[in-house]
Amino acid sequence: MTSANDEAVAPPNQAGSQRSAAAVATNGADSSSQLSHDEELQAYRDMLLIRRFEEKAGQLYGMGYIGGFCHLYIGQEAVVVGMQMALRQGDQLITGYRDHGHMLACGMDPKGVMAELTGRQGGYSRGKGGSMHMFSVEKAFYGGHGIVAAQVPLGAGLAFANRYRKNGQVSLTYFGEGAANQGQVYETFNMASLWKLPVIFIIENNRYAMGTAVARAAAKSEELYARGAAFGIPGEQVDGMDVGTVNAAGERAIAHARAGNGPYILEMMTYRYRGHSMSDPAKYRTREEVQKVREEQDPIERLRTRLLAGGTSEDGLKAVDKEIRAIVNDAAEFSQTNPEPAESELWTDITRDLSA
Ligand SMILES: Cc1ncc(C[n+]2csc(CCOP(=O)(O)OP(=O)(O)O)c2C)c(N)n1
Ligand SMILES: [Mg+2]
Repeated sequence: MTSANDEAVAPPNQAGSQRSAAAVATNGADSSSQLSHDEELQAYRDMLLIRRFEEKAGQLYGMGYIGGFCHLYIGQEAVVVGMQMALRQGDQLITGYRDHGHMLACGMDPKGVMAELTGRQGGYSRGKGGSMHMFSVEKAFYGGHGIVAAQVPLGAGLAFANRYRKNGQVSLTYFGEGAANQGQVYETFNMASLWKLPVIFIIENNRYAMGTAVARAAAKSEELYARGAAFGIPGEQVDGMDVGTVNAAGERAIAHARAGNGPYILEMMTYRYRGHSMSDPAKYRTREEVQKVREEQDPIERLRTRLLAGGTSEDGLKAVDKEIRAIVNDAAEFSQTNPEPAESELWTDITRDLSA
């Protein structure tokens, strides 16, 4: 392995956490967790739901129940859960194709998500969208996008509508560190800053874009959080494997945007344990590398240790485990028994009648 690769595969938190963009420094506020014990327990539950759901989706894929693309979120759970806990009702989310975690975090029904993966009538897109194309207006989840970075200008559009309507809401716009090299991201940064749009740009830096390590593809790859500096957008690098740290950074970024100060960038240092998608031979990294992050930085294990040290009992956590397994098993059962969509569904949800 070359030295460039060695640098690229440093465990997430070795890149340092909570650094501010030099040109537009933030206030350097305390980054430690502000979550109460109950909130930490909730975060544990929410992260575990995503983990178990994704493991089950991986199994169903292997059994042939799920076809097409499927990108699992295992390892990155602290990012969406920590951010979600900083949101208010009505704030919007938009992301790319690695999207099941975002859907579950914002409260979408695991049955509806799993049934969409298996292409069934009861899925969020009535079985016509699959893994990458699900939406929920009710939960303010705007997809689910297969084109790398396409969701970034759309997320700014959501923020534009919020500003126009003066509703005090913000949009969370998630994208990968690979997507951060896309041109439309910078056109969006320009307009979002110019118009002071209430949007939080969240770069989920899981260190790889398909098989390409970040240092091989990105200039100044160690500080993607500073990519908004030329536009006057503040940014921070955050330990994305710690749900409390994510939440504290999320609170700061959202307060900034909600107060009318414009966009904010959070670069979440995280890691995906599974391949890019289900068909990834994973030849670009070693098993040992993955194992090391799992052992030393796993977001669920870290919180579990903290909860136990804080007085939560093993039995209490086992009960959460059991509850989550039941939810995921129900979702899996539903996704296999629910019928496939009728042929007539081919003609629905194509256009929307706005005259009504
Ligand atoms: C415009 C465009 N180019 C290329 C692809 C193929 N592609 C799909 S995912 C991906 C890598 C993106 O990596 P990253 O943004 O880091 O997100 P991650 O998969 O790590 O979550 C690429 C190149 C695509 N879907 N869209
Ligand atoms: Mg990536």
